[in-house]
Amino acid sequence: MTVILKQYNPHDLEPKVQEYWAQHKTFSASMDTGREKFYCLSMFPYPSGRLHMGHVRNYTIGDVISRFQRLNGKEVMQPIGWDAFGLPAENAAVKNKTAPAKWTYSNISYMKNQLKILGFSFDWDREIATCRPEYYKWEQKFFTELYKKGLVYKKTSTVNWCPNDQTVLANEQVQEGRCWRCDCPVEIKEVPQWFLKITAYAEELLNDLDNLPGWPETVKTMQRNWIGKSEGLNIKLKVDGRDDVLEVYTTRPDTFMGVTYVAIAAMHPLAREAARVNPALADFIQECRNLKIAEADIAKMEKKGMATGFYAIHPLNGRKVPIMVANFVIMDYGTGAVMSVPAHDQRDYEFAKKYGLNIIPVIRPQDQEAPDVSEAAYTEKGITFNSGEFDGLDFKGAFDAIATKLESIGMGQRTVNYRLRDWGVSRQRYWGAPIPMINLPDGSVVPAQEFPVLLPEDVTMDGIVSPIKADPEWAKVTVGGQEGLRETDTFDTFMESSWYYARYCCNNYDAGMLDSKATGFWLPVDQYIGGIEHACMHLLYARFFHKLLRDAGMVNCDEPFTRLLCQGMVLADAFYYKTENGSKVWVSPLEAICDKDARGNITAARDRDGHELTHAGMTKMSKSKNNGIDPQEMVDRYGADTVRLFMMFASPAELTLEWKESGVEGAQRFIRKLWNSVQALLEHERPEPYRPGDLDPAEKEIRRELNKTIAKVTDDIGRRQTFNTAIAAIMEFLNRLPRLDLSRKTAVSLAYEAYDKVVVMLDPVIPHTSFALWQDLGHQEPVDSASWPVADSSALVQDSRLIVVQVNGKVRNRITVAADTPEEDIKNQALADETVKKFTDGKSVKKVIYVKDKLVNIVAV
Ligand code: ANZ
Repeated sequence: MTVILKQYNPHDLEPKVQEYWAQHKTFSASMDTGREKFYCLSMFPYPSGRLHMGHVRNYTIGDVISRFQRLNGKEVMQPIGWDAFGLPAENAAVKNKTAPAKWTYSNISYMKNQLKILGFSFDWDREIATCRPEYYKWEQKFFTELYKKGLVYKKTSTVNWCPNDQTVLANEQVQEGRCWRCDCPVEIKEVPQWFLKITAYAEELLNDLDNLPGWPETVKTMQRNWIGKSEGLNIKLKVDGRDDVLEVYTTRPDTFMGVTYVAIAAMHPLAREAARVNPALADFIQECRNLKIAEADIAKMEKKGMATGFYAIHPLNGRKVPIMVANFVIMDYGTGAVMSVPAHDQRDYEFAKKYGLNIIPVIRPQDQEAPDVSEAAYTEKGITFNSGEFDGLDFKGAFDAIATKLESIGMGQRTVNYRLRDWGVSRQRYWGAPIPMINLPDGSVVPAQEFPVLLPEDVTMDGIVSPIKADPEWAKVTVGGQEGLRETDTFDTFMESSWYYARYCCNNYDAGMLDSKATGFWLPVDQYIGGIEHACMHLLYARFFHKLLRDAGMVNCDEPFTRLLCQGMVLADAFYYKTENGSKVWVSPLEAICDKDARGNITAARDRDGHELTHAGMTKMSKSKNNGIDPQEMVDRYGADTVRLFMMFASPAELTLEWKESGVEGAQRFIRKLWNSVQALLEHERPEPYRPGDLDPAEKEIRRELNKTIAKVTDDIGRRQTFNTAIAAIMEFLNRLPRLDLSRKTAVSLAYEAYDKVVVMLDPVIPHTSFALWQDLGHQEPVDSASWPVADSSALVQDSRLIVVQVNGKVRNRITVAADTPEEDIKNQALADETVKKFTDGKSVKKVIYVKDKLVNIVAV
């Protein structure tokens, strides 16, 4: 194909290049090329309807890395697919009176086209949609295998329940405690649900973070906190007048002699027992239960409690302390009961003050006799006192002494706890993979035998009850002569996104979930790219699933993603005006007409109807602020390469990106200029390659800069991943090229070399433009199979210097001098330069200043 165009016209060029790629399957990845593999993956999109800028940024970064690695000789696999199950499809289906499947498939086909016009080098033959039975059937089967291994279990757990609609609500469907649909107050209901035992892998998930040097520290820290390992002691306390014991979990056994009460969760069995004879307590427990609060918020809420009437006996000093029900104790952490030491824990302190409980200090600062607990708890680790035989010990000494003592009398046990909970995977929604379990009349549960357990796609939605729950026939199944009923819940969609990266290696494999030959070749993913919002859930679940797959022999490495890049958000200016009743009307930045100061800051803005607009600054692109910029519109206006270049150039990949029309225009200008420079060069025929010895000093300098640029760009993209500085270096280099005197053959030859290499280096970012220019420059093979340039170290030796010559502070010319030229000679050469002389003629030279290796300034009046 020939795409030689004199004028840069992206709308003509880009579809032709894309067509070429599609026809030649340029980006299809294969295991038998003998090349080293590189697996580059961007998080797959939810098919919401249209691509947004966040997607475009994500996939542009992935594409730049993929193309860079390909040019560096790697066999690159860059797949793409669709995270296709999920609630929005159900909502849209109700709204548009269509089926979720139909809506989803039509979005996929629309968005697929959008991805194609952006020129991403995906291997489209590996496409996956997670809502397809060919995909989810493997996940269902795997789930039943995990069940057989004891890694899956069923337990009752709370859900949000709308009593009016008689349905479960997802957390995002609860708005201020009310149903989003009917505004009815939401209740908490207990229903049986399925769990995956991620806690069995907590220790490994934590430890293996140390083997991920290619992950950002922030993400690793977030995962460590999420797993939340804590080492402490379980202590048994006798309940006065009863035979049973109460067990508490503490990380501060050193404070044990300061216990003045015990706090238990509302759901603790002892609390329920006390409530049987205490109606006020029963009410309080009910009140605590109805609050489904995130753990992080528990710390902030008002502390409330009530006495149970029971007392615990301190095993070491025999004191009787009251047992209280407290709203901040979590039932499913530790033992659901806490030994309270108000002198040393702020929460316990506030609670004790409120309910008039004792405060006994037992830890003091190193250099004081006692801590000050008149206003607040003393929470530092210090030295024990007031603790009898345990006095005078530091934290570790006291921890060990008290733990050993309690263990010796059978009242204590060192334990490890994790904040991480088992993963509840049941969702009471329709648009997800059915949970492959069958309930039998005798109350037992058996795994499904045949896969897929098919989700019907041709359904009508009433918006309330899941179609598979509404249809009594769907669940019916016969197992071993018994009439069973299938689970009608579906999987959390994080299940599908936990192993898609592995399925891409063998997306058509039908002898099993994964072909270990393919996963053995491609995994781990060398580079994963996505948003920081996935730092915990998705990235932790995928790491967990990977270990499950490993233990099932389907993958042979320990971690799925070697290197991780979390890209920043895309921001845009937001504008609004206020209506008469004071409500804000947000106006798209594309419709704002702005006045700007000299530095480009917006000083005033109005819309086409003349409303004065308030500029609310740069904020995350969102529907609510009407400041989303549609990538499609931008591609239609400027072409894909301009959008890609702007995205990669405007800011470092991990930081926020400010969408600025002026920046986009700048990117477009750069491409045009590059295009025109190459066309201008083509006026000169390509000469024989120069011999380095034949270059004049100015040419040698350009050659040195070219090689310096190659070295920098290679390092910036490959190692540092600072794509913006790589592009800046290329731009800077191109600005120097006009200095070549093209009447010299060596200069023409050098210019050809420079553009050859620049076009390859820019290919990852502006692949359509590079494709065309590479052809223009006379190459037969497409740029996609070119080789990344290598810096020639011999060219980097600087045997000459480029010196700027100024007259009265203004740059008038540049001269090239040999590296070892004495200062006097340089000054003389500057003064004798013909161009410079035009500015000194008729004046007398007062002073000549030389800045070593850089500049000569001639002061002439
Ligand atoms: C006595 C004590 C004294 C505590 C002191 C702290 C400071 P991490 O590190 O997060 O594991 N705790 C234990 N189980 C709890 C539950 N189910 N709900 C709420 N709080 C619970 O925290 C462990 C500490 O949190 C434990 O150590 C316990 O209070 C509390 F000066 O025991 B501590």
